[in-house]
Amino acid sequence: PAQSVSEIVLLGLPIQSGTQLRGCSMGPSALRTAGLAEALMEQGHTVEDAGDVSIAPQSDRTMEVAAWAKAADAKAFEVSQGKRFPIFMGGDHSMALGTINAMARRARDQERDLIVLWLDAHSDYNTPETTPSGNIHGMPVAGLCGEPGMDFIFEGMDRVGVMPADFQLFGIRSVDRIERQLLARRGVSVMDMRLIDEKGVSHLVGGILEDVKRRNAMLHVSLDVDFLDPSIAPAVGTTVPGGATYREAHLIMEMLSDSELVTSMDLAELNPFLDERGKTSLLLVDLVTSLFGKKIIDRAPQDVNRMQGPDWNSGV
Ligand code: Z70
Ligand code: MN
Ligand code: MN
Ligand code: MN
Repeated sequence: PAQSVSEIVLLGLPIQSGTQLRGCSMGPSALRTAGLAEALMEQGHTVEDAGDVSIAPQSDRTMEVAAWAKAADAKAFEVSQGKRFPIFMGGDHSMALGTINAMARRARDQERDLIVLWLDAHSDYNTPETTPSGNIHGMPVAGLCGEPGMDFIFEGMDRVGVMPADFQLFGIRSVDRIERQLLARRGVSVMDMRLIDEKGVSHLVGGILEDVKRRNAMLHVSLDVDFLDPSIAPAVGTTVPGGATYREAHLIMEMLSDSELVTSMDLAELNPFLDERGKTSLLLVDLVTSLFGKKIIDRAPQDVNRMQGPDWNSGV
């Protein structure tokens, strides 16, 4: 994150209307229980917990998603003023319809672009026309890019929209048939697991960060828990094998931290009802502390050759 971050603000978005499975509404509570704020304060950051957003009861799940998008957008915009770094604690991934619109508004106000690093097993580019499940958590990228059938979600909002080319989908290993055609037609960058295996996390993330820097863009990181391998992060409704390892995930956070380019983050799809003794929530806290500067040792890799050994002759 930027060195100029003055304060981290946590915002709870207990959204679960984007899925059929219940439990994501407990996400913010589990992250608080796992000590997210305390871990960041221990690192010397100033942290404010802005509490949870809530919505009025709606007649059906689709209306709930639309109401959540509006509420999330409004509050996310409010808490992200100045140099504050918001961490949005979801909530299923439909939360991003609100949080990313809000951050795109922040970027527009600064005459900058918003680039989104979407860490996920899924590409979340279905539309109401193409969805095999009907679940809106499989559609937020499409909605933000202005695909048809989702305008009702943004009604009454100051909608900004994101270019498909400004999404970097990363960690992808589950794409539906029509969704795949749509991604290709729109030219969305899909860094799937094959590409990651061939090129490596470091090369690919390095390229994305160079692009963000060159364009002086804001960078939003949207982390779906199912990006991670289910063996290390079991608390998700839709586990997909072959996910990011513990080390790959930490490396990404460390590179993002060193870059000082990240300006906001979603923690999405945590379903504490499915966790094993808090394991997934604790891992998320650990990853966030890496994003905010936790290092194994205090040395930049390029300094290795300049390090001096002890002077054996002087006996020290
Ligand atoms: C599938 C669909 C999805 C998350 C599942 C799955 C989408 N492509 N997204 N879990 N986070 O139903 O659209
Ligand atoms: Mn997702
Ligand atoms: Mn642009
Ligand atoms: Mn997913």
